[in-house]
Amino acid sequence: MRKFSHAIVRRPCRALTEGISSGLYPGKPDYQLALVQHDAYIEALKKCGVKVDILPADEWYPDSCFVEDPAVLTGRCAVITNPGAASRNGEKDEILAAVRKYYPDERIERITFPGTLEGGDVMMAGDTFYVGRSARTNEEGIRQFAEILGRYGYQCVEVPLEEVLHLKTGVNYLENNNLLVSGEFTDKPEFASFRKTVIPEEEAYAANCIWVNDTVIIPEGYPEVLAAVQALGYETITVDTSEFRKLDGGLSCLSLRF
Ligand code: CIR
Repeated sequence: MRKFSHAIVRRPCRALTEGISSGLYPGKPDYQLALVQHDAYIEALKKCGVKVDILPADEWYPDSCFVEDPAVLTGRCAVITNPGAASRNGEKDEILAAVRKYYPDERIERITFPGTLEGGDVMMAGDTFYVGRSARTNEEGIRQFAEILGRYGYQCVEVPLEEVLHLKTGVNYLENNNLLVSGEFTDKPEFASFRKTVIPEEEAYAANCIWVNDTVIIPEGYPEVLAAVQALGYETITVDTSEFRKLDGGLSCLSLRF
């Protein structure tokens, strides 16, 4: 199934080394290696049949290559978010021009203060959007988001998070009712109706895979997840994300797919 025709990415900036990190994966990113890995990521997206818009590096915002967070792009509207991380909030203004290329102004919505929301907390499954209530996405942000989605005929389901940064840090939808789940998401009632593949704790980072037109892109170095996704019948591509992982960034964070 070809669901996505486009993707937007932003090149990592030199200030990437100053990006936000929980310290879960120690070390500072190597900028040159991050560029090489980003090139491979773009190639993987292209292999999945999407046209990739590559935005230039933005040195004002160390985490700006994680373009998933300042916008949510759907089949019916775009939502410019209001990132809860102070050092990232201005990224919402930087992504707007790229979104305007594909969505008319009347279909570009906004999350506004005191609401905050980051795209990493939003997981789309058909016409239902699961939204993590996290340190970055608050109750008011979810209320605004649900109201916007309702106007476009979508549903919104809130999922409280306790342990991870973003919802999609720990749970990702691979279409066909298949869900990758790890840690705190394994038994959440909100996901009871999915066919779940439980990710072992030592490979938890690889819960963040992305489905792109029937191929699943998987971070390199996670053999159990790779085997499990292949056993589900998907084509797979692996991409090394070691430098982004040091900033808690995964495959989904690095693009907007629509
Ligand atoms: C941050 O803490 O905001 C970045 N260092 C990582 C963002 C990862 N984005 C995502 O999960 N969608």
